[in-house]
This record gives sequence, C-alpha cells and structure tokens, in this order.
Amino acid sequence: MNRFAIAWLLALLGLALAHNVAIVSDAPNNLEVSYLLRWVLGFAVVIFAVVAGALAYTVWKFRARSGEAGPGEEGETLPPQFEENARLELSWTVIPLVIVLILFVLTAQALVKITRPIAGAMPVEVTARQFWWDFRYPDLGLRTSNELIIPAGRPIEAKLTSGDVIHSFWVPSLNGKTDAVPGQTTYNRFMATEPGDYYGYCAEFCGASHANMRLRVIALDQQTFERFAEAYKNYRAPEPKTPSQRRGLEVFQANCAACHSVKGTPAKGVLGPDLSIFGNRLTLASGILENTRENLIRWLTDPGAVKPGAKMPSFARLGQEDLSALADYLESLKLEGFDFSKLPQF
Ligand code: HEC
Ligand SMILES: [Cu+2]
Repeated sequence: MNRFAIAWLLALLGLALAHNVAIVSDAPNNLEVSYLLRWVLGFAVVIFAVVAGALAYTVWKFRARSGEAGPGEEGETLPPQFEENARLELSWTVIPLVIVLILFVLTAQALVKITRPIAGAMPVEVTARQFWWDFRYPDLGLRTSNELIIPAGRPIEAKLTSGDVIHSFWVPSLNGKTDAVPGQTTYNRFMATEPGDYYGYCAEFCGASHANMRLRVIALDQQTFERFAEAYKNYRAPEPKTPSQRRGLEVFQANCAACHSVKGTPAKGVLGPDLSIFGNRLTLASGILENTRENLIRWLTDPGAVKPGAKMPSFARLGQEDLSALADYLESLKLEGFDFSKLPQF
C-alpha cells in the first residue's frame, strides 16, 4: 500500500498549497473563483491519485524479477493478455463525463454570479495600453493611472477597453480576468471587502513588456475614499516652492506635457500616464518599480532599459541637474494627508 500512500500524500500536499494560493482575500468574486478552483483541484487530485497509483502498481507488480527474461529477451513471459473490457471502457468514459458535467454546471453558476451587473456599482473606465493602465472615474470626473483607487465595501464596475492591442485586466485576489479589446467594451465587476493594496497584472500577451504591465488596486475604507475623492476633485498641482522645483516645472512643460497630464496645469497629455499625484504613488512604470527617487531617475534616463519596448523616449540628454529638478517637481505633486503605503498587501 506504500505507493498509494505516497501518491495521496503528494496529492494532498498539492491541494493544501493550492488552497493557500487561491484564497488571498475574502472579496466575493475571489471566493467564488477559489471555490471553483477547489472543485477542479479535488477532481484533479483524485484523478492523479488513481492514474499515478495504477501506474506505480503496474510497474511494481509486473516488473522483471531477477532470473527472469527481460522485455525482448528470449524466454520473456508476458502477463495475461486480453482485448476489450466493457466495464473498464464504460467507466473511463462515464466518470470523466460526469466530472466535466459537474464542473460545467458549477462554472456556469459562478460565471453568472461574477458577471451580472450590480446595482449601485461605481463605474470606472479602464483603458489598457502598451504597457500601462489608465483609469477614469466618470461620476467623479477624475483620472488616475496604474494605481486604481477605490472604496472598499463598494462594488466596482470596470468598463474595459484597449488603446492598442488586446490586454487582459487581472487582479487575482479580487476577481477573475477579463480581456480588454480595442474597439470593444468588456466588464469586470468586483468588490474589495477590506482596505488594501491589491496586486494586478496584464494577463494577455501584448508585446515586449507584457510581463512588466502590472497595476495596483488601492482600496480605502469608505470614509477615507470619500475624503480622497473630494480632495482630488479640488486638487490643483501645488505651486513649486524651491528653485529646483520651479526648474522642474519648466522642464516638464517643455518635454513631458505633450504626453502626461498634471491636474491644474497646462499639461493635458493622454499618451502617457497621469502624473497629477505622483507624490502619493507607491509605484512607477505601471507597478514594476517602487516609487523612489533612484528608480525615477533610472526611468527618465532610459525607460527602454527598465521596460523593453516602453513608449516613452529617453531623457538622458537633459543632464543630471534637470533630471533631479524634474524629480523634485514630480515628488511635490502630492495630495497631503494620504499615505497608501501602510495598507495590507494582497
Ligand atoms: C512621447 C510621449 C511621452 C513623453 C514625451 C514623456 N513620456 Fe513619460 N511616459 C510615457 C508613456 C507611454 C509611459 C508609460 C510607459 C509604460 O509604463 O510602459 C510613461 C511613463 C512615465 C512615468 C511612469 C508613470 C507611471 O504611472 O508609472 C513617469 C514618471 C514619466 N513617464 C515621466 C515623464 C517625464 C518626467 C517626462 C519628461 C521629461 C516624460 N515622461 C515624457 C510617454 C511619454
Ligand atoms: Cu498588456
């Protein structure tokens, strides 16, 4: 019985591991998906145990014993040979069929639950681009990029589209993924039950930096979110305070404003991410780098080295002084009183 014990142990170990991986938050859709996953996994474990067990048993039982002729050798003895076994054939047809049917019904149920519109959901327009994410809040008239800030405990309806090729919006601990297709609108509806910093990424191969196309969903408790939305609505980029920030603003308007927007300034570009509250950002370059000065300078000096294929030109030619003035300016773009860095991570 040892071989069975080992197969089962391995299988159960896998189940335990996957169980931990699957349940990372108690967002309703996440629970729905991990519930399905456990069914799939349960069947997979049983099938694995049966198949691997049968294989191990056969290999052991019909092995060549010492002194016996091996395969192809003279005097080789074969185990009993037979053709057709109606019972066996019927069971390996019917059992998988039943399993697939059960999974089909469960999946259809889950799909209906996950995709149906939710009354009172907050709409967010998500545009995926090579290789970053743009978010607009039609009800609030706001825009953020790469970090989607939402209220916890309120359903969100993400209306997805793409500005170039097919991408896919995936925040595993909140919901399953949904493709973002150019010229089409698709929906991903989800809710974060607890405040947190939720990790997401593009789940459809979209070019050289597909793997570098990440995002964060920052869920704030209702009150903080309302405070944030109000403050951001009234927000105008603060006036530069130091000579370096002033220089940074000039360099920004001359070199960056065509592609980037900063609320309350003439910078209205939409080819690149919104930088209005850069100082509150946790990450850079669509979630792949921590927002530190060193990383910012690295990014401005050579975006293509940080993210192959990035659609932002290098600004190494500006020189260290102007780059650091730019960094001073960008870091000053901040909504005071909000720190997203202490949120639990999912
Ligand atoms: C031709 C358009 C263009 C110009 C000009 C441009 N950028 Fe960008 N920028 C982009 C694009 C596109 C991205 C997104 C790249 C990606 O993540 O793949 C980006 C990303 C960034 C990011 C990271 C933003 C985030 O949300 O993670 C920063 C910071 C940035 N740019 C600053 C600047 C500064 C400062 C300048 C001027 C010196 C500048 N950019 C000029 C197009 C541009
Ligand atoms: Cu993508």
